[in-house]
This record gives sequence, structure tokens and C-alpha cells, in this order.
Amino acid sequence: MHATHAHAPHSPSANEVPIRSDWTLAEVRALHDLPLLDLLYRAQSVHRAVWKDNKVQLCSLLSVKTGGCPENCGYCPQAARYDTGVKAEKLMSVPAVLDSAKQAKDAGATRFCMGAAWREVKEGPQFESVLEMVRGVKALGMEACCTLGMLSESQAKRLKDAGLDAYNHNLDSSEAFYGEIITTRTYEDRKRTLAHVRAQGINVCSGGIIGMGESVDDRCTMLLTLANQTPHPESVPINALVPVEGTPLANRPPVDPLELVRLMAVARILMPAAMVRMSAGRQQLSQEAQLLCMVAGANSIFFGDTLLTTSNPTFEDDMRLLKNAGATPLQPNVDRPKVS
Ligand code: SAM
Ligand code: DTB
Ligand code: SF4
Repeated sequence: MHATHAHAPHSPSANEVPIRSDWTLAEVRALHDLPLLDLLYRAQSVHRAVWKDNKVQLCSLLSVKTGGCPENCGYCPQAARYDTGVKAEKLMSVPAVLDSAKQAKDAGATRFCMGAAWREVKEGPQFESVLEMVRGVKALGMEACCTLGMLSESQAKRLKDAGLDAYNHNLDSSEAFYGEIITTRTYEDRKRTLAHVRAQGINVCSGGIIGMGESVDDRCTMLLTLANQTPHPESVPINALVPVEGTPLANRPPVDPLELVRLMAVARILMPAAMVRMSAGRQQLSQEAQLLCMVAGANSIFFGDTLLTTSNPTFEDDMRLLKNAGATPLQPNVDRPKVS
């Protein structure tokens, strides 16, 4: 299969890049282990064939419901059971969320992602408020994304009807490593929610975290699992663990930036038409390491001073990053290459 050509100005096209969903671990590992310069050349060649210009999508992230989460994700500052200093808060009001979305739009964001520290969505007034938030973000002309935990198919349908563009639900790691980090839900649960999202025609945003103690094979297997879905996820966030005091992963050593660069490159080669997003952990990276991630094919950042609860580079830092890269923000509503 080939990704098709899109016609809007500045739109990416992928007419010459084959889109595959039959990768093997040996192939992925061989890509990962290439000499870095060869890997970057391969990734950049794929990237340029699809994404013809120097556009970077600026996404804004807001924690609409912070803390108090019943799950035990070993990396997460919002899990109630870890003493991390993050206090459990109520769901934000719809106007407060929309004010924040408007500010993000004025600062240049084209996608607004709302995160809730929930195990799963429950029917009721809170879900109704989230649907209202989605409608409001759409009315501002932005892409709307949510990450709310597990979803049923009927909840996915209601989000779709409200105008939701994308749902973020990360696989986080390989199936084999998953149980080392989270035991309150299974990998199957994760995949089921992704299937519900896909079935309703909502774009899938799914990626993972590196630096949790997983092996290189675990990282490659995670990307393989994402890339062997048909169609591919439209969006693949790659997070570097932000170790947070009080969580079981607080003392993990920092990720070697070049390992992150390698993973971005492999993600780009496996999923040519996906947005590859440099997500958590940018504050721990030099500007040069972030530029290398872009060379490797990353074409989106979360910008704004905070991610959900941890800090992110400042607006000024990110404007400097884009300027030094010679990149400009992706405009809203551009055509995207088809991913299968
Ligand atoms: N509760 C929902 C869920 O788990 O799907 C949505 C919010 S959750 C915070 C979204 C994602 O943030 C997680 O899947 C994980 O990949 C990422 N994340 C959370 N804490 C992190 C950390 N300390 N470092 C890097 N990524 C993190
Ligand atoms: C994703 O993969 N990374 C973002 C977004 N999706 C929701 C979240 C990162 C959270 C980092 C930890 C925090 O700030 O609480
Ligand atoms: Fe809860 Fe999501 Fe954090 Fe896990 S990652 S503890 S589900 S907020």
C-alpha cells in the first residue's frame, strides 16, 4: 500500500513511500542498531518523502483532571498511591478549559490535548463536561485530543459525535515489559480501547516511554506493535521518562539522548505518515539533542510551560528551537497523508 498524495498547500505527501504493517522484530532491531549516521539518513529520507517542508506541529496539553488516580503506573506522578506532592483535584470547569485552549491557540497551538487522571471514563456529568470541552475546542478551530483512560465503544462514539479528532492512549512499552510497570490493567485492556477509538473513526495517538528499565528489544517491540496495526496510529508520542520523586521509577538514570534519537528515527521509518511527537522529557534534553530528534523525523512538540504536572521548556526556548531548526508551526486543518 502507498500513502496517497494530499493537495493542500504545504501538505505532506507520501506517494513514493511504502506503508507496511508486516514488520518483524529482527527488521526493526536491525534498523535500530544501524550506525547512527545511516539510521538518520534512512529516517530523514523517509521523512522528506512524506513531509516536504519544515513544519512542526505545536500541541498544547492541559490536565483537566489532575491526580488521585487509582492506577499504579510506576512512572506516574498522578497515581494516588504514590506520595509525589501532586494533589487530587476536581475536573476543571468547561469555561476554564476553553480559556486555556484559546490562550494556547493565540500562542500558536493547533492541537489541544486534554488529559484526565482516570482509570476509565465513567458515564455522568463529568463525561458530559468533557464532551462540552471537546465541542468548545472544535469551535475554536483547533484539533481536539483527549486522554481519559479506558473507553467503551459507545463512549468513543459520543466523543466522535462531539467532534473529537484524536484519542491518546499509550502502549507505553512492550507487552512483556508492561507488567513490570503497571499491574492494575493489562496490555489487552489498552489495545481494546485503541480498537474502540479506531472503530469510531477517531484518529489514534499512541506511543510510549523510554527510560523505565526496558530493553532495546522492548522498545523495538513497542514500535513494532504500533506499526503492525492497520492503519498505523496517526500520531506517535515518544516520551522520555521524567523521573518523579515518590514514584517507583524516581531513581531511574536519565535516558541517553541518542537512544531517544534512535527511537524517533525508527518510529519515522516504520510509520512514515504518522506525526512523531517529542513528548515528555524535552526539558532534560539539550537543544541540539532535540534538533537531532527532528532530523530523525520528529515533527511535533508539546509546548507550554507544563505538560500535565511536570515542567516543559518555556515558550521562548521553543521559539528559539524552531528558529534554529528553520522550522515553522504547522497550520491548522492541513491535509494529512493517509496512513494506509
Ligand atoms: N490516565 C490516562 C492514561 O493513563 O491513559 C491519561 C493520562 S496519562 C498521564 C498519559 C501518558 O502520560 C501515559 O500513558 C504516559 O505515557 C505519560 N506519562 C505519564 N507520566 C510520565 C512520566 N513521568 N514521564 C514520561 N511520560 C509520562
Ligand atoms: C503523551 O504521550 N505524553 C503526554 C500526553 N501524551 C498526554 C503526557 C506526558 C506527561 C508527563 C508527566 C506529567 O507531566 O505529569
Ligand atoms: Fe492514572 Fe494515567 Fe497516571 Fe496511570 S498514567 S496513574 S492511568 S493518570
